[in-house]
Amino acid sequence: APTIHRADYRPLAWTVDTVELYFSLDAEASIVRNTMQCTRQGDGPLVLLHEGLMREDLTVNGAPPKAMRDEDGRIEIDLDGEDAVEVVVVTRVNPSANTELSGLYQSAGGLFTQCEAEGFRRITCFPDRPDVMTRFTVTLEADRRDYPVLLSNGNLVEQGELEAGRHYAKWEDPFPKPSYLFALVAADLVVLDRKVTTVSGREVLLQVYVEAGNLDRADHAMDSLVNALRWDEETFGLELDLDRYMIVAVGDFNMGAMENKGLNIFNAKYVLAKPETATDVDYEHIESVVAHEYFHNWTGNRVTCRDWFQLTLKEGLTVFRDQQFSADMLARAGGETARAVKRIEDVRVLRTAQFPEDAGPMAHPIRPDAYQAIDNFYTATVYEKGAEVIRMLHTILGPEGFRNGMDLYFSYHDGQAVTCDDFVEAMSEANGVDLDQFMRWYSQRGTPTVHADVAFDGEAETCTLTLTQSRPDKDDEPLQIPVAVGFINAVGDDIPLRLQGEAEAGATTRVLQLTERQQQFVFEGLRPGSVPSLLRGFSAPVVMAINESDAQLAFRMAHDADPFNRWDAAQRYMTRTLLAMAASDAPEVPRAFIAAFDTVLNNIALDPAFRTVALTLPSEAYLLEQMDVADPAALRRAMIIMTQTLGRALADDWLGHDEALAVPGEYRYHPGDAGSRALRNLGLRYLCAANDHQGVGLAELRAANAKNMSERFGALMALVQSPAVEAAQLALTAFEQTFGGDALVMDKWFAVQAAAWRWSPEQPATLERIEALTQHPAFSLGNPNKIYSLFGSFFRNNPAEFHRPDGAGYRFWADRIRELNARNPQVGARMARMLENWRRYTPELQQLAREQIEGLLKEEALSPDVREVLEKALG
Ligand code: BAL
Ligand code: ZN
Repeated sequence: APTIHRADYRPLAWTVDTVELYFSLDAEASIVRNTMQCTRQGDGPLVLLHEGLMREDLTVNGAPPKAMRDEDGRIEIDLDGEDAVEVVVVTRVNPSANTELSGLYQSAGGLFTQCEAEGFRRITCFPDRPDVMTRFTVTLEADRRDYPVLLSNGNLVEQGELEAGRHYAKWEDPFPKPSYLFALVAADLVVLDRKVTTVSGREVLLQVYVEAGNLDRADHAMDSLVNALRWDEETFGLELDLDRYMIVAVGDFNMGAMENKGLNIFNAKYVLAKPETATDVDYEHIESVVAHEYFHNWTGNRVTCRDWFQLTLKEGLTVFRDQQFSADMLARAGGETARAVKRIEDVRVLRTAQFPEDAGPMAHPIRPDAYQAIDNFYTATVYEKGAEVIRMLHTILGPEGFRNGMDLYFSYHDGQAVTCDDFVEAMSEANGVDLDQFMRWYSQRGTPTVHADVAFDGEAETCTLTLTQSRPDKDDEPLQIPVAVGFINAVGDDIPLRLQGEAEAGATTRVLQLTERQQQFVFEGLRPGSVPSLLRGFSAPVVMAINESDAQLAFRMAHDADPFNRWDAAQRYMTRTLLAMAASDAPEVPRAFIAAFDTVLNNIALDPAFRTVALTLPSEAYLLEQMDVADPAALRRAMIIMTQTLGRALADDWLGHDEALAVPGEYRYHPGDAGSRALRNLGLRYLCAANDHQGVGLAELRAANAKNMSERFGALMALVQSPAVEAAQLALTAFEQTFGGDALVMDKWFAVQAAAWRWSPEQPATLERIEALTQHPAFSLGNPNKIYSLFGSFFRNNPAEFHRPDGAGYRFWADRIRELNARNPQVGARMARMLENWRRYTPELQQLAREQIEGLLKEEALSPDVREVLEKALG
C-alpha cells in the first residue's frame, strides 16, 4: 500500500453539503441509494472514494458522468464549468459476508455499522475524509419482524409501515458531520430510557439498547452516561446538543466503542454489567468508556480532525477528559486516594503498552507524519501519550487557564475540522503563553529520559538539582518538560520548598519547567539527607533516572507523601529486584525487600486499593522492556519465585487481611469496596502461588460460591495462576458450567487460561491448552473479543509461554495472523503487532521470530494493515 504523508494534505476541490441516504436493508443484499448535493470549493475534479462495493448506478445531475476515472478505490469526475451538482450513487452491499466488521455488517442477526476511520466508503461512494462535513438525512427500510428497531444519527422525524411486512424510519441529523461519524442500527433490541434536563433546561432522552434478556445489565452504563453529561456541563460548560442520545451494545465489534453522533455503538463488553457477571474493573471500564464516547460529542464531533494525522487532537484530549472524569467520580465516592489509584492505573497502562511501542519499530509521534493503514494508528501513543501531552498543558496552564483555552478553542472552531496546531494555539492565545517549544511533543517520537543529579551543600544548606533531558532521536530539540518535585525529611514529612531567590518557603511540591537540555535548580534551607521525590504525579511522560539505594526506595515506599511516587518507589524496587533475580543462577528474594513489602501490606492506614496497586508486581511486558536482552524464561522464573516467596513469607498477613477486609452486604460498585475486594484477590494470588493450603481452600470456596464476579473471578484467577492444578481445573469446569452461555463472561474464562503460567514441568504447556480451546463451542474466530481474550491475552500477558524456546508459540502466532488477515485485517494487524519487538529478545528467539515474520511476508494476499506491521517489524 502507498505511504500517505501528513505534508501532502490538500483540501478537496468539492465538498458535500447534504446527503440523503436511503437504505433498503437486507442481511445479504442491502441497497443503498445516496443522493449528494455537492459544491465546488476549489479547482479540480469531484473525488469519491470506495472499497469493495458493487455499484449499480452513478449519475451527475441525472446523467452518467461524461469524464470519469475510477482507479484503486478513487473516482474522479471532471465537472468543468459546474459549481454545484447533484450526484446519485446506488450500491449493493452484503452485510452477512462482511467479516472485517468495517462498514455495514451483521452481528447476532442485527445490522450495524462501523465507519471510523474509513468504513463509510464500504457502504457508498463518498469523499470519505474527516474534512468533509455534511448534513445527513437517512431513511432505513427493513423487515419489521427481523429488524424492529431502526436507528440512525440525530432525530427521528418519521416512521411507518410499508407493504410485505416492512417498515421504515427517517432520521435527520441537524449537525454537519464527517462520514466517519455516520451510523445505523437495524436489529431486535430492547431499550432502557431515561429523561434528564440539561443545564439550560432542555429535556433530553437518553437510551441504552441491548439484546432481549440484558436489560438488567444496562443500568450502570446509563448511570455513567448521566454522570458524564453532568460532569461536562460542570467542568467545561459543555451541554448535550441533541434531543436524543443513544448507546447500542453489539457483540461483534473491532474497537471498544464508537462516538457516532447521537448514536454511539459499543462493544457489549463496555455496556453490560451486573454484579453476578461483571467485575469491579469492568464497572470502572464501562464508566470511563461511556464517558469517553460522550465527551467526543464536543471533542471530536462538534470540532473534528482535518485529517487522520490529527487523530490525537480528538483522542488524546478525550482520553484526558475521561481520565479526569473517572478520577473525579472515584474521588467523590472514595476520597483522594481513589483519585491517586486511578492515576497509577493510567500510568501503568502507559508504561506497559506505550513505552514499548515508542521504543519499537512502530514508534511514532503522537501526531504521525506518515502511515500506510490508518487503522494501525489507533495506538497507545496517539491515545495515552496524547492524553499525557494534554495533561502537561493542564499542569502548565492550571485548571482555569486550561478551561479558558478550551472555551477559546470552541469559540473559534465549533463546526470545523481542524489540526493539533489550532488546539495548542487556542491554549496559547487564551493564556498569553508561548507554546512553540511545547509543540515539539507533537512531532518527536520516543520516550525522553530525564536524568536527575542531587548535590547538597551542608554548610549553605542548599541543594542543587541538575536535570538533564535526553531523547531517543539524538537530533531532536529539547522539550518543555514539567517536573513536579518534592523533598522528604528524615521522619518522612514533606518539606516546604524555597527556590533560590524566593523570600519564603512555599508549597511542598513544586513544578519545575525543564526547557533546556540541562538545567540547575537550587533549593535553599534543605539539609543533606533530605530525600528527593521527583516527577510527582507523573507530571510528564518520561523516564526519570535517579540513583537511589534500596534503602531510599524502601523509605519512599513507606513515606512519600505523593501517592503516585510512593507507588513508583515500590515499582522501582520490585523492578530492580526482579531483574537481579532474573540475572541470577540462584534467584532469591532479599530479606530487605520482603520487609519493605511487609511494611506496606500491614500499614492499615493505607487504603486497600492503594496497597493493592503498590503490592502488584510490574507487568512482565514492562519488565522485559527494562532488560538489556529480553529473556522471558529467566524473567518468569524470577516472577514465580517472587510470588511464591511473598505468598509463603507473608501467609498469615494475607490471611488476616482476607478476613478483616470481607465486604458485607449487597454488592455495590464503590471504590472502597472494590479496593477491599482487590486486596483480597491479590492475597489469594500470592497465597495460591505458594500453594498455601488455607489460601487454596479460600479460593476454591469463593470461586464456587461468591455472589459477585469480582470475587468469583479473582478466586478463579488465583487458582489458575498457581501450582494447584487440580483445584484450578475443577473451578474452571464449574465456572464453564455456570456461565457457558454468557459470551462476555466466557471471554474472561478464555483469557485467564491463556495467561496461565507453568508452575512446574509436569503442568501441560499453555499453548496446547489454547489450541484445544480454539475448538471450544464458545470460541469464535469471527468475534474480536474472543480473539483478544484467547490470543491477545496469550501473546501480551504470557511472554514466557508465547516466546517458547522451541518456537511453537511463534508458529501458532503466524498461523493465527494468516487466518485473521483474510478474515479481519484490523484485528489481524493488532495481533501481528504482538511480535513487533522481536529484536529485543535473545538471539535464539530472534532467529525463530524472524523466520515466521519472513514467512508471513511471502504470503500473496496480505492486507495493507498486516503488511505495514510486518514490514516495519522487519525494518
Ligand atoms: N474513535 C474510535 C473509538 C474511540 O476512541 O472512542
Ligand atoms: Zn476516542
